[in-house]
Amino acid sequence: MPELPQYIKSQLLQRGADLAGVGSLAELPPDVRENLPFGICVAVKYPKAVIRGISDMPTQEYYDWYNRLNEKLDGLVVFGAELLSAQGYRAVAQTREHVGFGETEYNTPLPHKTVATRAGIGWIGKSALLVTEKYGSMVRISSILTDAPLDAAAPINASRCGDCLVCTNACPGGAVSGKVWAVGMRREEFFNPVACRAAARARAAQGFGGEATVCGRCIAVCPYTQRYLEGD
Ligand code: B12
Ligand code: SF4
Ligand code: SF4
Repeated sequence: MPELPQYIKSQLLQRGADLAGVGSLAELPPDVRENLPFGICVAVKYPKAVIRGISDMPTQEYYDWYNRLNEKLDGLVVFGAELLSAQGYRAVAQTREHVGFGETEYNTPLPHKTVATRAGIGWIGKSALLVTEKYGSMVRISSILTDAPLDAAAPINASRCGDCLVCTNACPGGAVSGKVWAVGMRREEFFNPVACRAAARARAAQGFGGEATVCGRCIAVCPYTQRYLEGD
């Protein structure tokens, strides 16, 4: 069998993940990471046509894929955790059921985006979304916590947004302040989740008559997403 980090990553990619990486969680309080030292980030991307379709308004198709990708991610992290458990390690799949939806304070104990930056998968954009070099922000993510001895990637601690303000100007809820993220910054210092949620509710109703909280304009307009959409 190849080395464990390569093995687990290649298994996740073969199973349908589009990006996977390992990060050290040592700098985070033990209680939020269930006393486990490593986090594996798993990302899956939306089809290009779905994201092209929401540059103006959210669509039923976007909402269907949002649900479909959440199910796919739950399956992938359970699969990855089972592989590690079978090798004798502790592994916790951060499924939606396990983590919850952060509905009261818009907060979960260990957000997937934190694991993602620790695993070198991307940075937090001015949009408050995870932005990846390859797919921009058109990915949904999940994570696995484990004590398996995995080599951690170099974490990403700084933004690569530069002076771009595309998402700030495009957000219909005025939720994106335009301030640049750096590790350790609280979300509320640069992003307003209450304004985002209200705008997303209104836009889902307007766009496809849905009672959902989906908008995603910040995903579609980001130049990193656009670069991927324009490629082959
Ligand atoms: C609550 C929630 C919301 C809330 C609040 C959003 C927010 N940004 O916090 C509301 C309802 C507004 C919302 C809206 C949306 N959401 Co939402 N949401 C969540 C949820 C369930 C929890 C997020 C959470 O705990 N936030 C708490 C704050 C503190 O953390 P955070 O913003 O997630 O990230 C911070 C930390 O990661 C920190 N950080 C990063 N690295 C490090 C390193 C260290 C050492 C430390 C200490 C901190 C740190 O920096 C970030 C900014 O402060 C996650 C799923 C999950 N379990 O993670 C999805 C999630 C964040 N949502 C997602 C998406 C796509 C959306 C929407 C596009 C949905 C839509 N409307 O169509 C919008 C986009 C809003 C936006 N621009 O961010 C995706 C994001 C994917 C991506 N590429 O980033 C997630 C990850 C769901 C998923 N499974 O993919 N969401
Ligand atoms: S999902 Fe829509 S309302 Fe929320 S931050 Fe993105 S563009 Fe703004
Ligand atoms: S649109 Fe620009 S500022 Fe916003 S997340 Fe993307 S690169 Fe960063």
